[in-house]
Formats: sequence, C-alpha cells, structure tokens
Amino acid sequence: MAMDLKVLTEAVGELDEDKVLEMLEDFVATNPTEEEAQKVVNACQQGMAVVGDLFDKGEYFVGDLIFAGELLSSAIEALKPVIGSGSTEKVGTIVLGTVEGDLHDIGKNIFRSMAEAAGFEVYDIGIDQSVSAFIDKIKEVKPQILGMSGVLTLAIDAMKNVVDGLQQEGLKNDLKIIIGGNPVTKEACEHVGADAFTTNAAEGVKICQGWMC
Ligand code: B12
Repeated sequence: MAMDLKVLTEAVGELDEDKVLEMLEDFVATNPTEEEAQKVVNACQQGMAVVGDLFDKGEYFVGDLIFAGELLSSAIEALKPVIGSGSTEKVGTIVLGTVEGDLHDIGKNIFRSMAEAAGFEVYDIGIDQSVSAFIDKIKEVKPQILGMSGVLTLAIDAMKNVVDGLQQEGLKNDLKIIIGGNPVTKEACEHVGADAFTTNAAEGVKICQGWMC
C-alpha cells in the first residue's frame, strides 16, 4: 500500500484537514482492497485517540473536538466507495444506536456503513437513545442483532440498562448483543451482559457474520 499510515494518523491528530483529505483521495484512486481500506480507517481512529489525548492535556478544546468530529466524518465519506463491496443479498437485521447520555456517533456510523456493505439491514436509531427507544425498535423490527455504541465511560452503565430492560421484557434471549466504542472491554462486556464487544468496526462485522451462520 502506497499510503503511509503513520503520516495519516499524525495528520488527523494535527487536525490537518487538507492533508488528510488529499491523502485519502489519492488512496481511493489506487483502487485499494477492503482490507487496505480498513487499515486506513484504523489509522484515522488512532488519530482521533491523539486528539482525545491532547484534549485531556488541555492543549485542545471542545471546539477542536467538534472540528475533529467533522474532519473524521468527511474522511469516512471519502472512503465510502472502498469501505465495503456492497453485498446485495440481505444477511440479517441489526438495530443500532448510541446509548443514553452519549452524543458520539462517528464510530457507530462507520460500523453501520461496514455492516450495510456486508449485506445487513441496519436500523440506526441515532444518538442519546433511551432504554425504551431501543426496546420499541426491537419490538418493531425484530432484529437478530442489537448493536450499541458509546465512547463515554458512562455509556457502559447506559448499555447495561438497555440489556436489563430487554431481560425484563423477555426479549434478550432472542437477540445477540454486541457493544462497541472506545471504553468497551471484556469486563465491561460481562458487566453489561452483552455477547460480544469490539473497538474495531470491521471485527464487529465479522462477529455479526459469524452469528448468522
Ligand atoms: C470527536 C469527539 C467528540 C465530538 C463527537 C462528534 C460526533 N459526531 O461523534 C464532540 C465534540 C460532540 C464530543 C463531545 C464531547 N466529548 Co468527545 N471525543 C471525541 C474524540 C476526539 C473522538 C471520538 C471518535 O469519533 N473516535 C473515532 C471513532 C472511529 O472511534 P470509536 O468511536 O471508538 O469507534 C470505532 C470502534 O469503537 C467501533 N465502534 C463504535 N461503535 C460501535 C458499535 C458497534 C455495535 C460496533 C460493533 C462497533 C463500534 O467502530 C469504530 C471504527 O472502528 C474522543 C477521543 C477518543 N479517544 O475517542 C473524545 C472523547 C470520547 N470525548 C470526551 C469528552 C469528555 C467529551 C465531552 C464531555 C466534552 C465536553 N466537555 O463537552 C462531550 C460529551 C458529549 C456527550 N454527552 O456525548 C472524552 C470522554 C471521557 C470519558 N472517559 O468519558 C474523550 C475520550 C476525550 C478525552 N480523552 O477526554 N466529542
């Protein structure tokens, strides 16, 4: 691959939008494989971690986070043509959303794009969604999979509330549940009562595909 992933991560971390978009345009023009495109998404994700660290240290401010969010959304838009092969056969249904209290949606949107490209029908209910919003959508579309996203520490408890709600409604056993986002770990997954966790959208799609076999 011609692209230097380290340089890309740095450019995202420095919020150098022109450089990032130019690199991605050149990359897309090389007609890359899906696997190469996923590496590029990962490099962008690492750049966002750099942004988060600089915010933590007080070098970046909320305005920079907002700009970083817009930058990454444009980056993913630029990568869309090469992110997935665009399966036409429907392989399964996913209800997806960012949990209550959390407004971050870039990672969720990346997972949605990749899952759709793999042939899943995805019902994305959006950000900051309550337990009842998840339950209502699940009752309506009866998916095989529930995907919950969150990047704030508090998202873990919000995810657990959804799973507890599903349990109370007797809906949990009909579903596979996957959680994603920066703070998810094995421990968080057990605490939440989910079936799987990941901090990588491509891996998340593979897990969902495995459940459909
Ligand atoms: C951009 C950003 C914002 C933007 C979000 C824009 C948007 N549309 O999403 C804005 C400006 C809105 C924002 C606001 C805030 N933010 Co912010 N933000 C970030 C930042 C820099 C990047 C997040 C991101 O997009 N990452 C890139 C994506 C691609 O990664 P990802 O989400 O992990 O997703 C990947 C995987 O996890 C996976 N995935 C994600 N979801 C799912 C779901 C499923 C089902 C699957 C299978 C996979 C999957 O796929 C993705 C691709 O591989 C992070 C830093 C960081 N390290 O994450 C801070 C960060 C998350 N923010 C933080 C904070 C503190 C805030 C604010 C409180 C700031 C403030 N004072 O107002 C507010 C909170 C608002 C709220 N209530 O949610 C903290 C959180 C601290 C904590 N532990 O809770 C962080 C970690 C920064 C930091 N180090 O301090 N933020």
